[in-house]
Amino acid sequence: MQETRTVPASSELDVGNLTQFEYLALNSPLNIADAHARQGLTAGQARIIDDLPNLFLKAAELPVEEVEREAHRAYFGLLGQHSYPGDDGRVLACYSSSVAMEILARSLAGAMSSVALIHPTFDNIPDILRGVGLDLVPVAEERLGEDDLDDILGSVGCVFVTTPNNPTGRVLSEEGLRRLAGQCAERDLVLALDTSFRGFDPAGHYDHYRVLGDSGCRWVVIEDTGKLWPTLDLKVGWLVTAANLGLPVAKIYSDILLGVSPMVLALVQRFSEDAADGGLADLHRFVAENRALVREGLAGVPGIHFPDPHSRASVERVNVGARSALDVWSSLRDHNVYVLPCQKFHWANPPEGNSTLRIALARSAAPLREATRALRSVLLSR
Ligand code: EGV
Repeated sequence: MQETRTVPASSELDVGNLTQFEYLALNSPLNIADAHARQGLTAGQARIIDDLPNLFLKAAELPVEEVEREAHRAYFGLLGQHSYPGDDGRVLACYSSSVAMEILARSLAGAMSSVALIHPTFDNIPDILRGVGLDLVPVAEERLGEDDLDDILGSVGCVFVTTPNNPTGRVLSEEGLRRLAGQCAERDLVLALDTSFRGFDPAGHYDHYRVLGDSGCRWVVIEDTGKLWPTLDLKVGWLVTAANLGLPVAKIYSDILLGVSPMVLALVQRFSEDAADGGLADLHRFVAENRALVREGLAGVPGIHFPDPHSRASVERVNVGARSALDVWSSLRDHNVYVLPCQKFHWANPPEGNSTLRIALARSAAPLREATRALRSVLLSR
């Protein structure tokens, strides 16, 4: 039979931003595109879900302040962030970290014209910052722990860092954060961190709030429970600010929302407690096994490699060598398998991502194995 399907021109493959690529995958059982957690519940997590009616009633009964405080204690404590400012309204709960990001962006926009932003990173961060009119200066992620960032810091009002980074998994070390925060303090710059992937990597569990506090810099941290547990997007993005930040974050927060559902906060508390009770170690093992499954499933395919050998994030990049990542993405789509092409992560220079794909690891092993098999056969045919 004659092959009738025409190969789309590459412009037709330009679906839009990364999230728009992720939308296409949402109805496929072989969706390994977005980084939201979609694996099955563990036994401990299933018990919490079985108890949802009680959780709802308890959340309705208790004072909101108490529910918030308990959720903070459980989540920040789980991840080693003991010096978080729990006592004076500086931990603001948002529906998602992107909502927190939008609030931060709006408050930055009134105070400065440009921001230094880690490169590469998930494209909704540059898009939100540009959306409020800020100019962006890229900083390669490898440079962020360096001593001398004068060429970059001289022209901006804020430095924004995703750590662990998405998609590379790279973590800013304690010493690196100290150096960066010191330079920001010297120049009176805002240092903003997005730690949405923190839970996956113990290297990110040193007490960031102590380092930031000691530096005296003006800091903001966006914490996110959304990537960690398969809670069907019931999650919190926390917008945490330094006492000396000097930006109208609380006012802009009040323009956007009154607060997050206490039911969701109580759920986050329970999942955090389960994680502290062994669940986090189980999750780390689960992600490591899925990473091994992908690497072994693609072993021996000519010309490919894994650019982030030390990553512990719940995503894995695959470099497809001389092939075009977008062509591989398109062929996979014919098998109903959805990955993420990486160009848009390289927001200042998209061609840098021409030969990489990102695979989500927070998936049950069976569909991940099936999707990896399809990827292997597509790669071998090209
Ligand atoms: C990832 C998408 C947006 C984001 C997906 C993500 N959310 N655009 N508000 O959650 O790595 O797949 O971060």
